[in-house]
Amino acid sequence: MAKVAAAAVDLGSSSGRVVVGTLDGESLSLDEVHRFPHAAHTVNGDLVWDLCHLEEQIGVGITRALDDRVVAVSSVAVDTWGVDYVLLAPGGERYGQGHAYRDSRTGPVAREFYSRASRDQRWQRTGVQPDDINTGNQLFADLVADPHLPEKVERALLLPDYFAYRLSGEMGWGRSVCSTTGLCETGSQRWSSELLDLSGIPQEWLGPVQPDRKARGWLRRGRENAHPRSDIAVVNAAGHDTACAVHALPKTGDEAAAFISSGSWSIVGVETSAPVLGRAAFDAKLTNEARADGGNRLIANITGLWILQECQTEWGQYGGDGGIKELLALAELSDSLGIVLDTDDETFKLPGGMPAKVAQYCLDHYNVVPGSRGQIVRTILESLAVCYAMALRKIEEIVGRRWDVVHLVGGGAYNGLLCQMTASATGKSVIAGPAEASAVGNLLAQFEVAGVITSDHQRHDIVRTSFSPRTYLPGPQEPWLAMEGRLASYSTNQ
Ligand code: LFR
Repeated sequence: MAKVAAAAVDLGSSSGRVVVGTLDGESLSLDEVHRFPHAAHTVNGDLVWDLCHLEEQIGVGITRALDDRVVAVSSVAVDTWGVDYVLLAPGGERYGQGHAYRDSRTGPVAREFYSRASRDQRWQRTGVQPDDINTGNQLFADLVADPHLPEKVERALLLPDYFAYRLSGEMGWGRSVCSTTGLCETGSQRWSSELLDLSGIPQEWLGPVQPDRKARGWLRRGRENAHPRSDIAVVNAAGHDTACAVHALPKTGDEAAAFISSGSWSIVGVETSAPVLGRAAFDAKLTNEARADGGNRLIANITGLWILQECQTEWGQYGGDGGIKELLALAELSDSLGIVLDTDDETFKLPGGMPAKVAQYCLDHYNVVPGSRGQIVRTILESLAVCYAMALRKIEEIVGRRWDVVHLVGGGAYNGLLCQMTASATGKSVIAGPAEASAVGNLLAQFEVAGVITSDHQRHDIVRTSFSPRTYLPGPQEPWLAMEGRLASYSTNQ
């Protein structure tokens, strides 16, 4: 087969990358042509993304991706984190800033939001776990802050669709990212007009939900004709990074897989053919999101390596080494405190002062304080592994099936210590990798749109051949069950 190439723009909440993937039929090779840091920052009290910076960096990356390559890139697709969006004024220009989901404006209006339609009702209509960060909550807060917004805004585009629009001039609403909004009917084929009306969100802001893995338009050449070609497709691979990551599992068969997409967030879940609704899933704080291949993911959304990343930032700023390799080596040498942070505790959600927050949590809950950075890192990783195990067990109970193997993809796959801890805590073999799963899934979906990959098997084979995932076998589970017990007994005593 002739080689083909595509470019993935993959934006995470602390860094973005543009990766060219070249496929020779059996194997996919990656060339990261651009990587850049970015962060939400505060402007006039609002936590916002720097959309101009992001667009500029995407532009730099795409220009590099198109530069004189042996195999020319024939398409581009963007994936980002979920739930965030950009408002557009009539004429298609951006209106206002793009708020970041950790902005605190949704909390104070939550009571009113849920008085329009209760949490229960929203869950039943959408299959999405109600949460302050959801798009619905955010749009509602925008409308409370400015009731005249409908006169000034014509459209709302989810973030990946916004960037695709800026690249191609075509607006669209891709299914996987729409499924994170809390505003689609279960299965995310269409918006819930009932919930939009009840929440006072103008229906006209949102166009029809479109299936993923579809072409959107053509890459515009830019004002200064930044690149010479007019035949590069802009594709909606799957706009949501987690959908892309799960599209890149190195599966060995058709069986539904269990997975952990481990990055700033940890998304722990299983593939299901349809949304899993019902009280048990709601009470377990699970949610349903759309897969790139049209199926469903039943997941728990757990605060993930964000806690560690925040510690790294703090240590980097205040002298000392925030480097992950050194920290992991220190963690490995440290003794376990045998305690578990509830990584979903409110205290860990907002940025800043994370090492002190961890220490305070340990003191308040277990009357101990980690004695060193290594011990803080060890405690965070052990806590993540325990939270993964508990989430998976809950999900298994609800779907009535057990898995012996769990795939761990995303940045966490580089973290051997976390992978080994996860294997022991879950009692399952962990197949780790690919670490760049979102970019890989994005590229694979583009090759499916191009008709070069024609089956799920072929896709899975390509991932296995190209990234040689590593297997971690479980060690003794008892210490992990004891840690779980300690967390559970703390929670029930509250
Ligand atoms: C991961 C992710 C999660 C989503 C969170 C916030 O990057 O997309 O799936 O819940 O970010 O959008």
